[in-house]
Amino acid sequence: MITVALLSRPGLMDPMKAVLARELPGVTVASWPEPAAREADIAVCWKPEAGALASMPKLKLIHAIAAGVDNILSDPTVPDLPLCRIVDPDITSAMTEFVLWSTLYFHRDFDRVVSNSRDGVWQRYEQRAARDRKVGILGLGELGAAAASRLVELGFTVSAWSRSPKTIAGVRAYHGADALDAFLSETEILVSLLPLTASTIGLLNAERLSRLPKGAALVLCSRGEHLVADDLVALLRSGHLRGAVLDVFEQEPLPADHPLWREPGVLVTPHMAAIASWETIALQVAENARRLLRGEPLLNVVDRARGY
Ligand code: NDP
Ligand code: OXD
Repeated sequence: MITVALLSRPGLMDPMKAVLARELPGVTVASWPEPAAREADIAVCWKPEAGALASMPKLKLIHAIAAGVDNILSDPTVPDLPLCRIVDPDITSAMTEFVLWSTLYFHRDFDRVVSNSRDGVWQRYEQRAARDRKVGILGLGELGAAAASRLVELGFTVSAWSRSPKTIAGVRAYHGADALDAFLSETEILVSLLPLTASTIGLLNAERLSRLPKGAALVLCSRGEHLVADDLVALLRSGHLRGAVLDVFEQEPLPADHPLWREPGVLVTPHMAAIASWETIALQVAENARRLLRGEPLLNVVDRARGY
C-alpha cells in the first residue's frame, strides 16, 4: 500500500492520522523522523526541515497543509516532484470573512472608536457609503477573487491586481508590474492575498506603500515577507498611513516583545485569517493519494515555475 509521512513538530499533525487510516485502508502513517517516514511515498508538510524531502528516496508527492507553499519551495534541495496545496471552500469563506471584517474595521472607524472607548471618548466620525470606499486586493486567486466579489456585493468600490489579466464582475482589474502604481494610487484599504514568491517578496515597501493615498490602511493576510515592516511603521508615524491589520509575520509566533504588538495603529492577529481543519487537510491528502495510486491527475497542483 502507501506510506504517508507527516513532517511537523512532534504531535502537531496527529489529528490527521485517524482520518488517513479511515480514508486509505492499509496506509502506513509515520511521523518524521521515524524510519518508516523516510520510506514514504507522500510527504505532508508546512515547513519541513531543510534537506528532509530530498532524503526520502521513494517520495512521489509533496503535499502542503496550507494554501501557500513558500515554506516548502524555500528549501533549494526540494525534489522536483508534484507539489499540491490546500484549496477548500471553508478556507475561502473564512478568508472572505476576515477581509470583510478588516475592511469594515477601517471603513466604519472601529479602529478609532475601540481606542476611544478605552479612553472614555465619545466621538462620532463622518460616515461614508461603501460605494465611496475604495478597496484594493493584491492577488485575484482562490482567496482574492472570492473576497473581491463579496466586497462588490456589499457595495464597495473594488479594484484588484494580479499577474495575468482577469475579469470579475464589478471589479476594476489591473495586472502586471506596470499597473501596480495606478492600482495603489486609487486604493484606500489595501488587502494583500498574494503568494510569496521571488517576484512578490518585499513588495510592500516604502516606495509602494507611499503610492497609497494619505489615510490609507493595510490588511496583510498573505505572508510577513511581503511587507517591509519598518517602512510601514515609518509611514504610520508620519501620518501617511492610518493603520494596519497584520495577520502574518516573518517570524511566527510574533515574539511577545516585538514592537509591532505595541505600535499605535497596528492590530496584530495570530495567522488566523483562514485556518484549515485537520479533517479537511487529511481528506485532501487522501484524495490525492488515491489519485496517485490510480495514476489520475492530482488536485491543486502548484506550478513550480511560478512558485504558486
Ligand atoms: P492563488 O495561487 O489562488 O492566487 C494567487 C494570486 O496572486 C493570483 O491571482 C496571481 O495572479 C497573483 N499573483 C501571484 N504572483 C503575482 C505577481 N508577481 N504579481 C501580481 N499578481 C500575482 O492563491 P490563494 O488565493 O489560494 O492564496 C494566496 C495566499 O494567501 C497564499 O499563498 C498564502 O500566502 C495566503 N494565505 C494566508 C492565510 C492566512 O490565514 N493568513 C490562509 C491561506 C492563505 P494570476 O491570477 O495572474 O496567476
Ligand atoms: C496559509 C494557510 O497558506 O494557512 O497561510 O493556508
